[in-house]
Amino acid sequence: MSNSNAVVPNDLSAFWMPFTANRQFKKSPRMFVAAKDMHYTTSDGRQVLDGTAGLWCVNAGHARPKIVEAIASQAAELDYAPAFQMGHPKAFELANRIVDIAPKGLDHVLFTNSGSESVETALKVALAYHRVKGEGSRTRLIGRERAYHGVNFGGISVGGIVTNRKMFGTLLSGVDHMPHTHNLKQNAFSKGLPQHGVDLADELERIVTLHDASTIAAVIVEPVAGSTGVLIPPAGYLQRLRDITKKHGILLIFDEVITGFGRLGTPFGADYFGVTPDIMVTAKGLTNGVIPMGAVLVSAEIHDAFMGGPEHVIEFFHGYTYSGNPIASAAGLATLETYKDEGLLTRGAELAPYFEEALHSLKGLPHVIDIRNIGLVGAIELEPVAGQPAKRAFSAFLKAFESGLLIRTTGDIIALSPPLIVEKTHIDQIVGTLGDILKTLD
Ligand code: PXG
Ligand code: PLP
Repeated sequence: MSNSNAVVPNDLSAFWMPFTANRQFKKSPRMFVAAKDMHYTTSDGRQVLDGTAGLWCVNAGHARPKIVEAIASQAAELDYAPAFQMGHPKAFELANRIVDIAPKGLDHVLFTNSGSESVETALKVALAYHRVKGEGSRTRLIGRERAYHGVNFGGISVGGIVTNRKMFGTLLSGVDHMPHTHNLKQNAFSKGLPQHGVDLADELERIVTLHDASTIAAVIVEPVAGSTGVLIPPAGYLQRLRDITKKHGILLIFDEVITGFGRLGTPFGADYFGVTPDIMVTAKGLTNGVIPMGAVLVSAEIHDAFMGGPEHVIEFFHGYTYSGNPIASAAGLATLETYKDEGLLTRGAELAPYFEEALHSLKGLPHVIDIRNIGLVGAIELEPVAGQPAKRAFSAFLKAFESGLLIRTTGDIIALSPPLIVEKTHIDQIVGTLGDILKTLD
């Protein structure tokens, strides 16, 4: 019998959950039924402090009034408009508001419905750009080990996570990878940017020498790799990638799905590092995680290169049924207003020193082999249980949930990325709870 109003669903079997240990979950489900500001409510009525902004997306906190209202009234006013060959005002308005806050030089926006789609869109723009410029031999894409660029074929091809790649055949051809920058030996317990490893950017020169620049379309990196455990770039590294790509006519793509919209204490990671890419990939925080939407920003040079040819002909054969969807656009506009009203795109910078000190106070607790932080992102890396990788951190995740705190774990790394409305008392609670848990882990 269907029972759609039940707090707990009557049957968990039909939904094959994403990136979840399904059998473990369904034996002992963890359900959220409501959320407000910094807290979730569980199906058994407990409050859980959101230490992760959902999945790194609820940057303004939950159920924010402007966003709720915008979605409701947009649904009543104009629910859907065809995305191809038709328009509606809010998509244009949102594109303008995004360009207003974006790093200078990124002037045009393509809309998508997720980070994964934004990545595919960016890679396709890069390939097509070289082709319309008469450099069609530039077809290679360069990613990085331990990169996460979503789950679609382009993204897993340039991505660097073996479990996300190995089951899925040969992926895209013509892809190469730079090494990741994580180096516990030299950089453990760094506060902010690690000091060692800028030279790893020179691996790009080696790859260019191997393939020749005339075959390479683009390099894609996360300014800070989020998903694989908060891997913070060594000081100077991203600038060096920028210099090398520029020198060789290779496009630089920043995947800012996590670092975008205030996470590092600046509007975008590009602002934090003072490095502007040619293409910027965003999603998540664009709509505060409330409605699926992503945006890909490109330079005028890239956009304008497509604008030759007869005017009645489609310039770029790409797009989604829901590109710039009215309700998502309304949610995006209300989200950007909320960020502006409350100064959230830079609030992380004020809180980062407190967050840093609090996190690093956990140094010395059992199993802790690294603590790292940047803006309002932090990670605690644990020594794995011998022969059972990820077990120790997952057990910390379960204990934290029981203790009223949502954290995120990847491998044996605990990642923290609270909503940007977080207060010092919440940071104290996060670190206090984690400290208690770390003392009790096997
Ligand atoms: N690029 C980056 C850098 C991401 O972090 C994506 C692309 C894909 O976005 P979508 O919207 O298609 O999921 C992401 C997403 C985690 C975690 O906790 C990270 C992501 C998603 C879910 C969980 O590590 N990143
Ligand atoms: N598959 C089929 C059969 C379709 O008709 C479409 C879109 O029209 C798609 C996939 C792509 O869907 P979307 O535009 O939502 O990405």
